[in-house]
Amino acid sequence: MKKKLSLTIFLAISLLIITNNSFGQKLKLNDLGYFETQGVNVFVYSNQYTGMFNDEKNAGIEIIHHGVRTSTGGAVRLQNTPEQWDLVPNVIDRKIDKGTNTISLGLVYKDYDFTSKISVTPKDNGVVISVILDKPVPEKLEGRAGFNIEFIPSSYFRKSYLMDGKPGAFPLYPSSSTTMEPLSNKVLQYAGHSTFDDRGRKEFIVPGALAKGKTIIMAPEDPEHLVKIQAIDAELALYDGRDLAQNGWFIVRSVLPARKTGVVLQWYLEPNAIPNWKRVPVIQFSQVGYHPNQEKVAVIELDKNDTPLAKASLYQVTPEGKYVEKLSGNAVVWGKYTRYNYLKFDFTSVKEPGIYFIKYGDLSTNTFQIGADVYSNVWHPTLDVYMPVQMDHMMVNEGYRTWHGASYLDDALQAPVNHQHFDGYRMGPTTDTKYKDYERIPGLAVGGWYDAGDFDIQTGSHNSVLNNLVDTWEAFKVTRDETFVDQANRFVDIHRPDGKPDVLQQIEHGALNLVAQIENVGHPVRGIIVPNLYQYHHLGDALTETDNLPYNPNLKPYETDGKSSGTMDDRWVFTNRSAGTDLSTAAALAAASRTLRDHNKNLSDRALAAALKMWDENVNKPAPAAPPQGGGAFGGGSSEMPTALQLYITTKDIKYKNRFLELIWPALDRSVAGRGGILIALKTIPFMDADYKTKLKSYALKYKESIAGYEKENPYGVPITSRGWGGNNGVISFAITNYYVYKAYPDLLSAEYVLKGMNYILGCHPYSNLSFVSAVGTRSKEVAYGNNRADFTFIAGGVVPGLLLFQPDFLENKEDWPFFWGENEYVIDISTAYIFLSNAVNDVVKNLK
Ligand SMILES: [Ca+2]
Ligand SMILES: [Ca+2]
Ligand SMILES: [Ca+2]
Repeated sequence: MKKKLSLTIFLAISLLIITNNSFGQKLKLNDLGYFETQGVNVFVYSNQYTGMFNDEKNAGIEIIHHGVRTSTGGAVRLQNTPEQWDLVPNVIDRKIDKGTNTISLGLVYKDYDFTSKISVTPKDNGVVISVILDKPVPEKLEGRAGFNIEFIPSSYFRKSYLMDGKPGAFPLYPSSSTTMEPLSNKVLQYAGHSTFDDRGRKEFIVPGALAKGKTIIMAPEDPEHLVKIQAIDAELALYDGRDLAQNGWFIVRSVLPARKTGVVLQWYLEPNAIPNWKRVPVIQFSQVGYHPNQEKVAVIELDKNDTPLAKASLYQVTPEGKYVEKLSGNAVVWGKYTRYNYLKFDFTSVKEPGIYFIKYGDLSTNTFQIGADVYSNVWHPTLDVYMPVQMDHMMVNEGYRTWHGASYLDDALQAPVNHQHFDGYRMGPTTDTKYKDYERIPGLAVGGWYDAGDFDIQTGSHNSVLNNLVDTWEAFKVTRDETFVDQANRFVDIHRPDGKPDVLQQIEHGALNLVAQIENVGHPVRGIIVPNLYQYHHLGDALTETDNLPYNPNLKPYETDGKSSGTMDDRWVFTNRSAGTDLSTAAALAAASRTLRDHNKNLSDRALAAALKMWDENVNKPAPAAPPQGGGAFGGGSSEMPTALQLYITTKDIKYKNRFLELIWPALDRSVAGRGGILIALKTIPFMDADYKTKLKSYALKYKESIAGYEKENPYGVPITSRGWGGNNGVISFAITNYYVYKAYPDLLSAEYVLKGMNYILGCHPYSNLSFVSAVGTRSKEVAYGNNRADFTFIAGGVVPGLLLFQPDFLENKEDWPFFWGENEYVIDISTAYIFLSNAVNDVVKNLK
């Protein structure tokens, strides 16, 4: 929506706005607990770090500037440019005082026994931020503790700043000067880990300032992004966090004075507010388009100060390139959701195949299609490109490009006991295996996928992927073949058929790793991940995250004999055992075993043997004395019900069926929701008798009642959830569950309940209208958190988590910044669930009248 103006006119208008602005803005503390004026919100710890991943760039003092969150992390910090795993303070005593118009809170660094207070209160056209100390900065932190605030680089690229009137340009790429300091000066990082590979030199990097002064004006040329910061009796410095980490931001900072108490620092912060600013409406629709016979409803998202228009229109683009209005319809007020008002525009009546766009006032959308086959290819990029790119232990090629080499051939070592790791892994007092700490576990350099934007093997998400792919194979017989897979030579070629269905080859690839876990470890593991934090944040070819040579303790670090290496970089196996992971892996392998029978008989047999072993070792055994270590596996589930079901379908042994039937009805009586609820019960219908289906219908009705509320909760009618991670997975499983209900009881739920979930994923969702599946739809996620995110690009077919809720009322999915995993990180289980949903959608649209 950026207008193209000549520079002169642009600057003239900008100056006018800035001059006119001085009476417009007065920030007020609103009922939601943040400072607000039209165009500017200042959040003061409305959001806090969740702890699991430390600095997620989503907490502290934050600015939502003309509808975009541009600033975060305002807090007392201990470095010039804190990284993700640098310490974050805990918040105590947050108080919102309407009487004095002030938000105040305490911040504690427990490791340093360092407490500070912050208060924020409006003044003139901005706020005053004060840092108050009861006790001076601890000696160890003198010159290190400071007040920082961070600005997202993508909002300031191609723009300028003035520091005390001296001009500078925000760098597109980091190249400021840095210095080295001895390790003894370094402030602690998460759990004693280090993000920096100092190659044994006991030193660390300190980024230097881009500019220093008393007053900084950020982006004076751009009223949308202009921010003024004045330090009162202190020096300001501007830093570029990307010197240390690609996900770093621009940071403005003042060091706290040593040996002082009371109000030790004050800043005046003034984000410019454009008078009477209103956010441009966002017209939301499926970027893939619509089947002629489905409901077609666009949602229009409006600023709360915007006046709704009565009408919207649908235009068709003719072969001559002309635009013809096909329908002018009412823009019906839906109401308020989060911070915006919503309208709905229904153009269901237009059924003629063609190219269309929506017009609302002066705004026109990009084009989309109406056609009987709009969904037919929507899952191809996910199966053809995204899943092959995620394949571990293989070289993956596509045309002229090699995505990565054959990685982690040095897998893997037993993780040591009593160890706090990162990314949610830890080991308790036992290995749960026959292996000693750091001992090599053989046979693991095979199969598996990079779990997400990082490169670890997560057993739980592998189970989900196998379930999704087996379901896809069995329900839809998807024989698409666009991938060449040569396991013997560890080579994968994209867009190259090899006569074998890709779904089976992917099932094989996942089963290879899970079977290897059970055969070599004795049971499935929590996961397999690099030992060092300075390896974990790897961006680049996964082949180079380790040296691919097995660790040899007889060599010195960085020394190699050509066959082994003295560098301890081989991945560690977190061998925590839990009944939940044992059984959910057994379920996935029992299912995989069926599909692999004709494709890879040997692996099929081993998968079934592994599944039966896990069943025998877990079922009817006393519960373990201690709860499972390591926080359990992601997506693991803990029920024996799916295992009983899969073993029954695969072996036809009636004892498993009986066990399933013993478990399913009490489970449904407890709840129809969740993994052990209506979804598994519905999937089971083909394997049970007619009475089962009759009895199940009352539970399906209960499920239908349970989802009725979504239509009132939000204008999209789907479950929008967000707890540190976007909720697209939930929307996809909602749509898949609805598909099974529709197939079994078409009188209960219509096909539209499947399609509305799909349309949400494909662009009809809050904040923007981009398809959440990269390269699917006219406009889609082109800047996402794949393992190539440092290049601000995408992996075709990857599905992102979607919208993250910033409390109290701001949903966000950024498209110019790839480093928010909660918004933009492709994950293998979501992506394969999307493959199933796409095929389900193609199945239901066939019957639409
Ligand atoms: Ca991971
Ligand atoms: Ca193939
Ligand atoms: Ca190695």
